Amino acid sequence: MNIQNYINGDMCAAQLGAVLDNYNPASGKVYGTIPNSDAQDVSKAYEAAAAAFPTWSNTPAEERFKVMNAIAEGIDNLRDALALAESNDQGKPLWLAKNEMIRAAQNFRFFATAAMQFASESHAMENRAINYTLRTPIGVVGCISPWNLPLYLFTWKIAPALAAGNCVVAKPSEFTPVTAAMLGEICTAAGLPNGVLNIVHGLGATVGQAIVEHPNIKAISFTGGTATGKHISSVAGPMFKKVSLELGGKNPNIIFADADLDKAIKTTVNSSFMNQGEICLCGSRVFVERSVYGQVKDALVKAVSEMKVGDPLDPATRVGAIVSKPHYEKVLGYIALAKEEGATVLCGGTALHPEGLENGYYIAPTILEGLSASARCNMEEIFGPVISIMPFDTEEEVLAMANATDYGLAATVWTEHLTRAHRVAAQLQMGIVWVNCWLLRDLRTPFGGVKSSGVGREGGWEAMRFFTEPKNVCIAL
Ligand code: TXE
Repeated sequence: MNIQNYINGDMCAAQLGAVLDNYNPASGKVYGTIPNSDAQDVSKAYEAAAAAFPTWSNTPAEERFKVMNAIAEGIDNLRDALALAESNDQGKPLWLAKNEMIRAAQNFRFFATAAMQFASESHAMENRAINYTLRTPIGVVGCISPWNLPLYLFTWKIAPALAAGNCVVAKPSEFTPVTAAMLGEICTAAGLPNGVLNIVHGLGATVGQAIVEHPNIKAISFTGGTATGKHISSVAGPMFKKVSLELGGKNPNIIFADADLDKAIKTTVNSSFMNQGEICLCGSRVFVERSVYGQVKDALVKAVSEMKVGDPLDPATRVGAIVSKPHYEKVLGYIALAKEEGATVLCGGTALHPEGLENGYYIAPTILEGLSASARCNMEEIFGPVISIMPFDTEEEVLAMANATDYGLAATVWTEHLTRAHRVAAQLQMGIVWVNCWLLRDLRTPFGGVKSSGVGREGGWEAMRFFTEPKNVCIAL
């Protein structure tokens, strides 16, 4: 499939005509091309967005609501085709891609209703004055998304930006651009006016960089690696842009002896290996209270060894292909490093070459034991099907280990002890804490991390506030 940019409602090639190969990670083969766009294409997209802004920002919320709902319906109607495209592009199991397409549609539906509900605040000063705070759209904003949950994260940014009345220049990851291109067609069919959403494909260092550097793109919403986020901050900061960064994680999953262990083990298998471990919220450090350590370890090793790895299109597959060759090599490099750091591989630990897909990028789900809490493999984000399991004796000890990395995105806590659940949740230095569950998402809640996991929050009113500028008007009485 050869995809194109979506600018001013048109599908078009990069102005210089260059293309990049697009790989299917399940087979390791090139199966299409994407435009290798540059700053000229970003500039064209910006012009289209700026021209569309006066009308879109003055379109009644009810109209925006209708168009966004029609986009959601368009995603629903194409769910199977989108899921297949996402699976081919990313390597995730097809069944998982189907679930993510439901969520992509939901993002549009959810923020369509937010457009209708968003309101100004008012602060009365006794009988001296009344303040009202108007929240106006920013103008043209940039949305840059990663390759792990391609359409789900792309829509998570674009939907609130549009709901708040902005026009958008967006860039999906060059590794997984196909469903974003399909979204362009869906938007046109749903009646989104030309130029309101523009999608430019290409490399981060050219297209992404041009979006971040553009003097008139006033806000950047980014999800991706911490190093890229740091670079984006360094460019956008001196330009006084609004920036929202959702970056990596090294999430602790803490299992106390009083937990419902069956549930904890079952969920841990998912929270460790869903989407090949390529979800920023996956738990990668599993801490288990010593009295149940052996029992939990044995059950995890058994369940994980039985996970079917291979063809993403096979309904029985639990773990598909790693997104790209460089990422596959990075994950294998961490497994080699873990061994040097003294880890014992309890299961997995190797690349796999399923029959017929020998050149695809497969890694057996891997459980490591025996790493010190401060080992690099316990500190750095691996972002693949690799977890490290460690025993602990006390709450204080596990909290210290859980908080010891530079990251602070999400934690999972398993305990039936009510006061412990509250006490531990309060002390975890994370943006998100799940107790006795994982990835249970209410789209109204603030989403994001602390420390090197990012700046700002997405979701609900947080996203609507990010994509608007408040202006306070004070009227003396
Ligand atoms: O992501 P990049 P990479 C983590 C994970 C992974 C690491 C690196 O640990 O191994 O990040 O992944 C665009 N200006 N996560 O390097 O490059 C890029 O084109 C503007 C966690 O593949 O950060 C893509 O669209 N944009 C994460 C997007 O940034 C630039 C999900 C993200 O890719 C740019 C993915 C630049 N200079 C990886 N350079 C999560 N938080 O969920 C690149 N990009």
